Amino acid sequence: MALNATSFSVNNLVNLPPAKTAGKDSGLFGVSLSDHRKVEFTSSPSRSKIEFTRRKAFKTQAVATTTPAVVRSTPEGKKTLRKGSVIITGASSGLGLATAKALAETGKWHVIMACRDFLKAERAAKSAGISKENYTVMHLDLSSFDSVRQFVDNFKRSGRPLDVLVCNAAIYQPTAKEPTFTADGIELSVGTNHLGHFLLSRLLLDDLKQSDYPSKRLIIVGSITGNTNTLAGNVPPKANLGDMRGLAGGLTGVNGSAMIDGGDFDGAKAYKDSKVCNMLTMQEFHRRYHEETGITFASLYPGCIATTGLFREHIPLFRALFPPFQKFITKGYVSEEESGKRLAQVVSDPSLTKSGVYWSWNKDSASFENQLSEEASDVAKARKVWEISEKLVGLA
Ligand code: NDP
Ligand code: PMR
Repeated sequence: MALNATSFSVNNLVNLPPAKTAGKDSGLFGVSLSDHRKVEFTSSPSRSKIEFTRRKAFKTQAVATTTPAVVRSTPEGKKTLRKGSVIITGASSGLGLATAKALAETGKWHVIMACRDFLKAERAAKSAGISKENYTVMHLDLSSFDSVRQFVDNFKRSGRPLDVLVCNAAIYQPTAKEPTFTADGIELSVGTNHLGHFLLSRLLLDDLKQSDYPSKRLIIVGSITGNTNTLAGNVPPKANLGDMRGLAGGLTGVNGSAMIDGGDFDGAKAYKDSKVCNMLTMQEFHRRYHEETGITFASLYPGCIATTGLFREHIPLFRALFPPFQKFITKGYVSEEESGKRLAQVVSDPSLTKSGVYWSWNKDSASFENQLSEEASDVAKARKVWEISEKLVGLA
């Protein structure tokens, strides 16, 4: 394996926390589901009925938005928090589902599971034992800007407050020989993992801003493999955005490259590049909006959750060997349940309010502020990713 000698330290090899913090590193609305369906599937015969249902939903909401975060609920006058409202993209499996479960179980959160496959998400929630009153499934396909805009529209109509947004969904295409494209003609990994989330976050920023919850947060899931200051980040193909000529060209793969750096298509690299964009975007949000809005912007590496659907397109041999390799050799393995608790912590732990942080966990599952690679913390690159992305999603 080619290891880059630059910007390397022994700690970085295993993504260790700085010495003083160190441990050992291891590596929806007030309407029912059926009402919601009526809102979503506008292709059904009775459109006027749907519009009526929408108006009904609007009314329900107006009440919800004015609910104060702190309400007097007990006869003794004890103040209790209302339920937090969190959107988690890609909550139909893996980390997203485990996080939804962890948060719902506390009884303190209502989870909006923003998923592309409505039925799969509904089944996943049921089999994870998440009770009905604690979640709502809403349709979101991040590989279509129209779908992202429709989701945002539906969410706003729901009248729910937005306290935390978790950009979690992702696809990984390590064996793809040729690029595939989003509905808007953009390479699928970056189009979905980064640009879909970029548009979603930008469109929902005002809702987060208006939240009266004690701590409002925007979390974008990152990864160790996008960080070249780690051993994992040095497994080829390495993330590298280059001068972003491909991104500036729209990742069309037709007259320009499908890769951010303008190079030949490589599915694994496209995923890692998308994660770099995720981590840069979180920091750019922090620089532009933290002070003005009080929103906490954060990213994280939840550990190596080697059993998730992320590896569905990998060869069978990889899928068989990857979990034991991570468990016994790199010791970077983390169960889906544990990873869900970690992300749930970033959503709800009152001590994790610092903004602009990339969280990781040590072996004892204690969180620490980790260091991003040089590229994943490059201020100029973050601004450039932001500016090009704004154009690509139609916001500039
Ligand atoms: P999974 O494949 O289990 O979950 C990914 C989720 O994203 C699924 O719910 C999937 O939906 C959803 N999704 C994919 N494409 C779209 C789309 N176009 N629109 C809406 N949703 C979509 O993988 P993980 O749980 O492992 O991944 C979750 C996050 O964790 C990702 O951001 C990943 O980069 C990150 N991560 C994962 C690590 C790991 O080791 N597994 C390590 C570090 C970070 P569907 O169920 O319909 O396929
Ligand atoms: Mg990697 C400390 C060592 C470590 C850790 C924490 C990971 C995490 N990996 C490590 C080391 C290695 N990996 C080494 C030494 C090798 C070469 C044998 C190796 C290989 C490897 C492959 C082929 N690892 C992989 C792949 C993938 O296809 C995964 C990937 O890159 O997905 C983008 C992957 C991962 N290793 C990880 C993690 C967390 C992943 C996947 C998840 C991700 O970034 O989302």
